Amino acid sequence: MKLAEFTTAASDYAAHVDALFALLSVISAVVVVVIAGLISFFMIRYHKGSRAPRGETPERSSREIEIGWTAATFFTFLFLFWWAASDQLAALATPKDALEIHVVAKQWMWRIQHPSGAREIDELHVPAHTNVRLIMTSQDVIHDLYLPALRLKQDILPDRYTYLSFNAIRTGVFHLTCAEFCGTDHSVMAGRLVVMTPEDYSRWNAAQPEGDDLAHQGETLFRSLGCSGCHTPGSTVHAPDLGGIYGSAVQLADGRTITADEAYLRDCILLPDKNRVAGFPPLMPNFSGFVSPGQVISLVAYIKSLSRQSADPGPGASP
Ligand code: HEC
Ligand SMILES: [Cu+2]
Repeated sequence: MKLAEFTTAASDYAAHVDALFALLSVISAVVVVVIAGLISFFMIRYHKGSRAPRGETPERSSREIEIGWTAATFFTFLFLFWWAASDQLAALATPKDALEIHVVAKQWMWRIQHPSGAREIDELHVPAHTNVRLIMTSQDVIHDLYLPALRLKQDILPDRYTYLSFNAIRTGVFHLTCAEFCGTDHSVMAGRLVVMTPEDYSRWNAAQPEGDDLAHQGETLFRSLGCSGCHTPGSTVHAPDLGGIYGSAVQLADGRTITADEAYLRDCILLPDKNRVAGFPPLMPNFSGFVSPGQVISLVAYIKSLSRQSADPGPGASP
């Protein structure tokens, strides 16, 4: 990895991390200089044979100094904690209107799916000056996506979604790598982060055939896997209507109420026993082992698109 990766700050967040790092370096340098200076001073002053006074140590103590220096270090560390924590929390917040890109990690590659349906392997194309949200999962073991130029790192776990949000401000090609030892070829589980101008990004996406976006792929699967057989008004099975479900509050059979986010929808497909919906027979089949992580992503994208249509019924809204 070239050193440039660590000196280029490709996002505002990266600049914040660098500022914190610089402050920590300065504090460490001051501590090193003071301690090394005192050690040298005492070594020279009290070396064997020196004439420095070595009598009884005088009874001397100062409450002010004692309290002062304890308070100073305490507040310095409190301030550092506050600074680091507020940066971190800001990075964890879910940005509004983010471009959602799916990442599936597996031994030993990165599979990326864009909302347009465009797919890529070991390359992540993103537009600059745009809120991007990565929705990530693993197909096997724990991986970790590391984007040094953005100062971001996030574990990726099987059977669970983790997220990374960023807004890149610098176009260019940067490193993307796995930061969790994940087996023999871990060291080559690397790729490129390509930050393009928003115009270039839409042009890059336009190469994708029309109607092949994630939601449409999900719709096709929804029919071929038989989901539509139950989840259609008028079916013989009493199953919930999925239109408008994304983002809504769902009442569960065990009394809990849960917000239907991506993780909930994924769990409905792969772990239906976890969240049975109140008022329906527990007939939702378990699809784990029958659908790949990529297919789950498409299905969830399709269910999400149903909500967008019902919130904003326009021409072409589904019945
Ligand atoms: C055999 C009929 C049947 C099939 C096939 C089926 N489901 Fe379901 N599904 C249900 C029933 C019944 C429920 C509600 C009770 C429960 O949770 O088990 C449900 C619940 C759900 C929920 C939660 C809905 C809510 O209101 O919170 C989602 C999401 C879902 N199914 C998606 C799917 C997807 C995607 C497929 C296809 C991969 C699918 N279902 C296939 C019967 C079915
Ligand atoms: Cu890995």
